[in-house]
Order: sequence, then C-alpha cells, then structure tokens
Amino acid sequence: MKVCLVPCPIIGNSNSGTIEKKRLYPYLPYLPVGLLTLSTLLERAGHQVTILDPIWETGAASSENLAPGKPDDVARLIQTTTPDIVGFSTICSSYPLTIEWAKAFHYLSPGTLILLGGPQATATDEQTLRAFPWIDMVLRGETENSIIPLVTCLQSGSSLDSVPGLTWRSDNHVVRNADTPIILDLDTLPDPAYHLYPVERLFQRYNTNIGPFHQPFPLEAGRGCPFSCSFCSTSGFFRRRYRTKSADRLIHDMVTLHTRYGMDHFDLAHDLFTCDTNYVLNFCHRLREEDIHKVLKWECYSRIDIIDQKILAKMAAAGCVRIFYGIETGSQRMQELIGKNLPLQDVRTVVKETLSLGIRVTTSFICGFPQERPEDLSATLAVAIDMIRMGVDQVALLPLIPLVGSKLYQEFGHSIRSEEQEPRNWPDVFAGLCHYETPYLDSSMLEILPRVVNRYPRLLAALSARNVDVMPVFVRWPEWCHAHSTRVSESYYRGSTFMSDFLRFLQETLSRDTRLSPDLIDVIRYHLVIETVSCTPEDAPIVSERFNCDVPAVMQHLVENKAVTWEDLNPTTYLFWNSEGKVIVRRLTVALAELLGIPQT
Ligand code: B12
Ligand code: SF4
Repeated sequence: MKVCLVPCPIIGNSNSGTIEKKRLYPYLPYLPVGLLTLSTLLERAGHQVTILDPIWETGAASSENLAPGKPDDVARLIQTTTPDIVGFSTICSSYPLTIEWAKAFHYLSPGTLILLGGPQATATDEQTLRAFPWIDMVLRGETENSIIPLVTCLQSGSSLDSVPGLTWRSDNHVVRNADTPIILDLDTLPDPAYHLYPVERLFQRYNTNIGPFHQPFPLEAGRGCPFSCSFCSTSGFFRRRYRTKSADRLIHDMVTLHTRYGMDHFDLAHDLFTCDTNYVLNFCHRLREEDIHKVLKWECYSRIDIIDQKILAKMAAAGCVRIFYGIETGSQRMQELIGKNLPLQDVRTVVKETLSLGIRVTTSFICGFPQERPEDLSATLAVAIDMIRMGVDQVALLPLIPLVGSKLYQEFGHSIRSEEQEPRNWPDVFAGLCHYETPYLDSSMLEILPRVVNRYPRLLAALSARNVDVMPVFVRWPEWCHAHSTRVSESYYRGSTFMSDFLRFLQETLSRDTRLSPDLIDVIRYHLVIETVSCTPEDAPIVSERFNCDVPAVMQHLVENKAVTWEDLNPTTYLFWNSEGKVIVRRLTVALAELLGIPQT
C-alpha cells in the first residue's frame, strides 16, 4: 500500500498565539524520529512510504522562515503522493492544525483513509473520533508492533478487531481495542529511514541557525520515565517503564549518523536519560573505550536528584556537553503538590557541579499550576534568576499546558479555559491550547512573567544583583495598565507593543525607587530602545542614543556578580537599527560619535 506520513508541526513559539496566528509563526525543523522508525518497518513489509513534512515543501517556506502554508496547500501536497493511507503525527501544541490539515485533505480525497498517532491523539483518541468525522482511526501508544498488523488488515479488508492499540469506528460506534504491549527491547527497533527525510537540509539548518551552539541532532535513546509528576503525560504514554537502547546500539546509531551525514552532536531523546546510573556509566565507559568522545558530543535530560558529581564527571569526560534539568517550581510546597519532589536545597549544588565540569545547563520552570500561590511563583522567579546568575544557558519559564492523560488534568481538567473558539468547543481534544483556572494568581501576571523572563533573563538578573525585588513590580503591572488605559487582552500580550510598554512601566516604577542607580536606569532604557527599534521598518533611520555607561559591560558584571568597573561607567553612544527582523547594535565612544557628527538623544 502507499502510505504518506505527515509529522506534527513544531511551532516556533508554541506558548503563545491564537490558532490563526500559529499558522503564520515560523516552524522549527525537527526530525520526526518515531515516523522514521515506522517507515523502515513499513518499507520492509513491502509498502511504499513517503514522509511529507509540509514545512519544507510548500511555497511558504523560505531560508529564514519555515512554514507549512495553508491547509489546502498541505492537502494538495499530500495528494501528489496518491496515498492509500495518510498518517498524521500529533502533539498537543499544534493539534488543531493537524486536524485542519486532515480535514482539508479529506475534502480533496474523501475515500483515502486518515490515521492519527502520537502523544496527543493517543490521549484523546475517543474524543477526537467523536468530534471529527474525517478522522478514521487512531493508533495509540508505541506503534512499532501494531502498524504492520493494521496496514495488513486494511490491505486485505479483514476485521480490525484484533489490531492492538487501535481506536476506530464500527457501525458508527467508536471502538477501542486493547492496548499494544510496550516494546521492552529497544534494540529490536530498526534504523530510522533517514533516506525519506531531507536530513541534509535539516542538518544544515541545525548547524547555521541556533546561536553560538550547534543545535544537536535528535536520536532516540529510549523511552519511559518511572516518576509520575502530575502535570506530565509521559508516564501514562510509556506506562512508567524506563527503557534504553543498549549502550552499544546507541553508540552504533551515533557513529552511523556521523559516518553517513557528518553529525557530531546529538540530542539523546529520552525523558530521563540518566535514570539508571549503571547504564549511564557503562555508556560513558564505552564511548571512551572507543575514543568516540573526542569526536562526538551529546546532551540529555536529567533530574537534579538522580545525578551526582561522580556521574557528572564521567559524563563530561565522555562528551556530554549539555544537560536539561526540569526544575519546574522554586517552591518546595509546589514540588510536593505536583509530585516532582525535588529537594530544592540541592539545585544550586548540582547545577554548580555540572557547570564546573564544562557541561552547559538548561533549566526549565513552569507557571500557572491551579494550586499555585503568589509566594510560590515568587520563589520560582527567585530560583530562575539565581540560575541565570550561576551561568546556565537558558532558564525557560513555560506556562503550564494542560495535558489530557496527566494526573493534574484528571483533577482540574474541568477548570480549563481558553479565549479561542476551537478549544472552547472541544476542550477535551484541544486542552493543550487552554490553561487551568488559577484562583490564587492574577491572569495578567501569568501572561507577562514567562514572556519577560524568557526574553530578558539577564535584565532581571542584573536588577536582582542590585537587590531589586522584581516580583512586587510584576504585581503592580495591572494597576499601571489601568492608569494608562492599556487594554490587556491576550492579543495585546502577543502584540509588538507589549514589551516596550512593559519596559516603560519598569523604568517608571523603578525610577520612583531611589535605590535605583543611574547605570540600572540605563540598562532598562537600552532594552527599551532595542524593543522600540525592533518594531520599526527596516528602512527607518538609524537610532543613536547616548548612555552614561557601557551598558552590556555593566550587565555582564552585574549578572556575573562582579563589581562594575570605572571603565564600564564611561559615557557611550550606541547605534541601533533593524535588519531582517533583528536589531543590530553598534557601540561608539562619545568622542567618536561627536567627531562623526552623529546626533545624540
Ligand atoms: C524531543 C521532544 C521535543 C522536541 C521535538 C518534538 C517532537 N517532534 O517530538 C521539542 C524540544 C521541539 C519539543 C517541544 C515541545 N514538547 Co516535546 N517532547 C520531546 C520528547 C522528549 C521526545 C520525542 C520523541 O522523539 N520520542 C520518541 C518517538 C519514538 O516517539 P513518538 O514521536 O511519540 O512516536 C511514537 C508514537 O507516538 C507513535 N507515533 C507518533 N506519530 C505517529 C503517527 C502515526 C500515523 C502513527 C501510526 C504512530 C505515530 O509511533 C512512534 C513509535 O512508537 C517527548 C517525550 C517522549 N519521550 O516521547 C516530548 C513530548 C512529545 N513533548 C511534549 C510537549 C508538551 C512539548 C511542548 C508543548 C512543551 C512546551 N511546553 O513548550 C513543546 C511543544 C512543541 C511545539 N513548539 O509545538 C509532550 C507532548 C504531550 C502531548 N500530549 O502532546 C511529550 C510527550 C512529553 C511529555 N512531557 O508528556 N519536544
Ligand atoms: S516531568 Fe520528567 S521526571 Fe516527571 S514524569 Fe515527566 S518525564 Fe518523568
């Protein structure tokens, strides 16, 4: 049979934007690891497979912006492969788009079977089939053992009753077959069908696009996490069975990708790679034994309570260059309530040890739990700022996404809200586009906090270095909006003026505070200029502004806990202009600016 598989779109900014806007956002290229493995199995069984990732294919894609185009364009593309079955992969954040693509394809080719798989369709299988008649079936959970039985039954026209993990319609009733057993030995998985994906183009983007550090290439290391944090859905999906590919198999996969495509930096996709210490130590030992660590670098996910100096040292010596730690909340009360149970007193020690070994760190935090109180959020902000000042690469503060299938959803799913029509119509399907009601937290605070933390972490760290408590400032935001008649709708927060307004608010609020030194006022003003220039057209005149100090140097010293030097306090002029959506900043000494006759405001 001819099977066309379509990856789920990964939206550049998944945590904001209406469904309408999400269609326009740039998309992140990401290797659909699961689909590639299924493709190998299908090809081996004699089927003809195409993987069609619309973000590479439609006219909307450009070198800067990858975007899939309109649903009709996506549907036409799929139709060019003349499939018998179209299989869409799904994730919570882009589920409405996937459903739209499927609908557009159904109208173009009503007889072709539409199948869904992946975490979101698995969690919402029955609801999805009831809500959207154009979706024919969902293959739930891990599907390597069920995809061939399904396609074989479809080809022969035999009954679907025995296909494990299938949710389908029979006589207009939704039928849910028994679950598929999980795959215990992941070494039995075949090599992914890389030849079906534009791997070279993806690799090229990974190498050129992501800041100072190459984006690593995704490689599946294993599945399942034995913990059961209440907000997370992974424990249900993989039934809490922690598994890894053997160290030898994983190394074989890394070396194969290196030899075939030149990849030298891998993201070992596993929710909790370091769960089994002996496994990790053996993996590190094998990498060193073969001298592979000198060429191939890798990164992984961990928890601060299952790792220590000894393992970290082995990992660093074996080529580990980054670890992602989910801290989630800085409040011990919330740690317990959400079932994460991290001993917060150990966070600093573990992060410090990790950094001291030369391993970079990403930490992530969540806000918007239904039980969260202002003091909890304040504690989270304090830990996040502390992490920035310790030198972690990124502190992501993410708004909580309600995940169907999670414990939190079971308890508070009835209280999810959305400003948009589709999630309101089908909350149990599109919960990922909603938010929980937060009785103790102001909703505008939850809008601004993640946006500001993610955009200006170093600014917040610089303020905190001078003992400015930023939380009370956030609390005063609604009052300021009211005084300035600023409409605080959800779309306002997503718009271009919010960030400038916020910086103006910060400047005004903190300037009233006599403790704020002139260099800190300059730090805020500098960001305000950047934000303002980012909203100007590209042909707008260059902006020149004079500051009483070398702002980036002051920031650097504050964030790193170092004393600001006399040299930093030299008046400096900066030129700002907008080039291809990025603000370029150039530093001039005041004397040079005067010599060049550059007007200074
Ligand atoms: C790597 C990763 C990412 C990457 C890439 C995402 C991607 N394409 O997978 C990045 C970093 C971008 C990412 C981001 C996010 N992620 Co993420 N991510 C993962 C992670 C750790 C690994 C994914 C993976 O490769 N798995 C291994 C492969 C083999 O599994 P698989 O893709 O699910 O495929 C199997 C089955 O699902 C099925 N299948 C999948 N598709 C299809 C299609 C068909 C037709 C069929 C038949 C079968 C099928 O068959 C495959 C083989 O068994 C998973 C957790 C996990 N362990 O899976 C979370 C996970 C997918 N992420 C999750 C979330 C919530 C997010 C974010 C929303 C987080 C946030 N708050 O911002 C963002 C949103 C992305 C966006 N911007 O739109 C959730 C999704 C939950 C849900 N209900 O959808 C997961 C499951 C983790 C969790 N905590 O629950 N993520
Ligand atoms: S949040 Fe991390 S540790 Fe907790 S259940 Fe999910 S994957 Fe496991």
